[in-house]
Amino acid sequence: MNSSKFPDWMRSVQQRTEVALGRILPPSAVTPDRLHEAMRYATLEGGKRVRPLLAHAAGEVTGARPDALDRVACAVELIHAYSLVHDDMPCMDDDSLRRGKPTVHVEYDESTALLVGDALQSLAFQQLAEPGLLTDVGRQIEMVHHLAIAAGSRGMAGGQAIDLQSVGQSLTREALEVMHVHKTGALIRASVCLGALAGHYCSTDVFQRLDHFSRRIGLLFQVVDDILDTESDTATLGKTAGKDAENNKPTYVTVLGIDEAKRLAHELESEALELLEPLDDKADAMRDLTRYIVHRRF
Ligand code: GRG
Repeated sequence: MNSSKFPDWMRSVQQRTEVALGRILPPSAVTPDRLHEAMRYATLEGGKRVRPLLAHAAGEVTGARPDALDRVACAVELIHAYSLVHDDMPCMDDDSLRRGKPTVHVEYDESTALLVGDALQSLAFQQLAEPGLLTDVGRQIEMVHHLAIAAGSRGMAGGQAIDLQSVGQSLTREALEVMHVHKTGALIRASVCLGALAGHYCSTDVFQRLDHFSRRIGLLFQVVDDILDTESDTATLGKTAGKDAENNKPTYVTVLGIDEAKRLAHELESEALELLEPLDDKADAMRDLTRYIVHRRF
């Protein structure tokens, strides 16, 4: 892909993801209407859709059908939306702003927020279990297996547990990496791997290369997130800036300092792009997406 086409590609994936999510989420008018309305509030019209973008970019490398990628994109975005709703609750980060609007427990109430997260997670797995998603049913089960591990105690939920235990502690760089590999990295990794697995041309070599790439990009995403949290403001981010520092949580900026965090981001970007080098122009969207993840402003 010519780099000048990337903004159009990105907008098109974001738009088709929004349409697919709108179709998949139960209508607000259907009972239990308040829960369904809150699920839609938590998921629609917000966010950069980085995980759907990664799934589509990986699927382009392996020749996946766009409609299959829409399901995969919805599955990873629904897990992400659930994690944000629960993360914002008073028993976790206790935040009142997300994606530029009041968090779900503020707009609705705590029990609704808890149920929204639960229901979004189920809906995510329902997408991957959809009959006919792939002709290769074994491959489809493999995708469910990947997402289950990424979302569970050995992945995102486990990372969140480590995060909660780390409040007020001074972590080493290695310990910080372990936390983020689980908390943020596991779902980003799954987004790439699931997108890749959806395609016919997913050889072991290509899969391993994309998997390796996804681990670099997961860390990169987090390092950039920590830099933005320090250098940007609440209005631009659409979430409370400086929240981690306020909560006395270790970040790449507090552990390494801002200059070293930026150097690390640059190094991870180069490593990620290097891993894509042997792939042909079908990986151009992934290359541009990598650059977008580093240079984004929110
Ligand atoms: C509650 C089980 C459970 C897990 C929560 C991912 C997570 C674990 C919490 C999110 C907290 C957080 C701010 C993490 C930093 C990185 C991150 C995931 C940022 C939010 O993701 P973006 O920037 O958000 O992709 P948008 O809104 O663009 O989708």
